[in-house]
Amino acid sequence: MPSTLTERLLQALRQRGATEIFGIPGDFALPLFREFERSAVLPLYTFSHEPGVGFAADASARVRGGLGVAAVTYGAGALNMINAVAGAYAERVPVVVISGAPATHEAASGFLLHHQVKTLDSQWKIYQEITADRVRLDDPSAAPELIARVLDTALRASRPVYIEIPRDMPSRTCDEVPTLPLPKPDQEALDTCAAELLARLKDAQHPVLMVGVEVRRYALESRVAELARRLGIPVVTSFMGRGLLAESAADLRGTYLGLAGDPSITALVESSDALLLLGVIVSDTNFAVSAQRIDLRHAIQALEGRVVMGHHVYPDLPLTALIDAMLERTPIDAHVVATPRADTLPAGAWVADDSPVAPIDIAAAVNALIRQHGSMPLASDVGDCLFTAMDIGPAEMIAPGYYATMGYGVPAGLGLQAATGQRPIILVGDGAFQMTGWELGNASHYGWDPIVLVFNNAAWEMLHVFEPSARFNTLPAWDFASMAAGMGGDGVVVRTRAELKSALKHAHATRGRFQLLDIRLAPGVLSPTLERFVHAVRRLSTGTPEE
Ligand code: S1T
Ligand code: MG
Repeated sequence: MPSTLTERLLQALRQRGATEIFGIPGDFALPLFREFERSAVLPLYTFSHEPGVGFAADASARVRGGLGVAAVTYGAGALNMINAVAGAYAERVPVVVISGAPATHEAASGFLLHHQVKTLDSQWKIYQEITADRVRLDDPSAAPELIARVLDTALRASRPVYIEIPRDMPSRTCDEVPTLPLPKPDQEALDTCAAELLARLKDAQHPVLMVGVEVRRYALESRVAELARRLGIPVVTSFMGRGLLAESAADLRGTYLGLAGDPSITALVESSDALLLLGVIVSDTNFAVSAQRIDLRHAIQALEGRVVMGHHVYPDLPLTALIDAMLERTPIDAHVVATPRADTLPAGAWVADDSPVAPIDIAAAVNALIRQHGSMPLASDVGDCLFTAMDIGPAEMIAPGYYATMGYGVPAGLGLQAATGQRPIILVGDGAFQMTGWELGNASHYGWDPIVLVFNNAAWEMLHVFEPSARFNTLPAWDFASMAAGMGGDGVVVRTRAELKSALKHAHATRGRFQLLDIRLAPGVLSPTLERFVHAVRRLSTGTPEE
């Protein structure tokens, strides 16, 4: 039986590393979802609300360093997912958005169609702003080339792309999607750049390597770790790059957080005379609270296929090619013994007594669990849970550290477990849980069983710290523990350190149902990192001198 357009698309996605589809159908997407189910080329996981679909697809792409797939209906579905796709665009995540659409003859009917906004092209135009490429598959003979182009763009740019499929197309027969040749970088430019970069690092007194999101997006972690080991230079991650190289043999010192972080790491980075930024997004969340403004003109930046060194630029040099060229020029016999992570809490520094739980206790308890049972991947939402995560590790972590959208944590944790089979620990505030925590109701349907730590401080605390006199950041204390059973999981209220330790032990030992710890935090009790961050922002905004 000849293959359909949908089968060809799914085969091409699988060949390029996609492992599943997350989605919610609609009438403009029913033929598409029917083909998903009939062809069974990739597993289909349905969620309850399109933001969750987008966040889960984002998480799958991040954690595997490949394509994530989000399938939705036209209008109400696709437009409901805009925020998640915008976050993927901002954070360089290759999410493939597949949207159903009116059939060609319907579009020509002259009627206003249900789900239509302004014109039938409104959705296409809206997605233009948050994707690197877009195709409409309304001609099966042109579809193979278009599919190859748009998927290869997603991988090369590490950005979301948009595929619109009119509902009379999914089951049309279609030829195989070709494998297009990848553009090759200019070899002479690559050789010159690699040689100059290595010479700068060699001549420097205090070279430092900072790794950021592109190292993960292009699946370069092991190669970058090997390069760092051979070069024998200290490595830090950016805020967004937290979790990178966590298990490697590189000399990983921790995460650079400027004034909000470990002073020894801040000094190491800000005093470097050759700061190499590999795949680091130069954003306020990565650099705004620098103790002293890092003069990026003296840094070496490799980002978005360009290498900027001092006042000259090497264009069109993909990070993968640059890393390989540097490895070829760096002797294998250089050796560095990995030093233990200095920036996370020693498990022994924490006593599980009847004191009320503070965020730092959550970090200590998770560190103790990781040390006893081995590392577990973290999926974090935005809020103090993300700052607390800076004291957890070494552990792989996915979080929207720059775009900073709430609602990411729970669907991302589910997407991580769908994509890797690993059981995650999800860190989420009460405010963010109110947004997308309900996706946990889908966990039992697919056998996912995350451990969910809800930082329940009855507030939008991250905002409250900046507006302490305002009342609008205070929230009612929701009883999340009592809601878990209704969603197919187990919930428990945790108030003291001792309760936290025993609840975490029980949760870790219980498989097959998600485990929710509703951790009641006193309002205003912050993680040390958020404390320092707030203090730093206040100092920098008022210009007060360092104490
Ligand atoms: N809406 C969405 C979708 N994302 C956001 N980031 C915001 C609003 C703004 C915002 C924050 S942090 C925050 C909000 C509302 C409060 C988070 O509350 P909670 O999840 O309970 O965590 P915690 O109490 O630990 O702060 C960022 C700064 O813009
Ligand atoms: Mg809160």
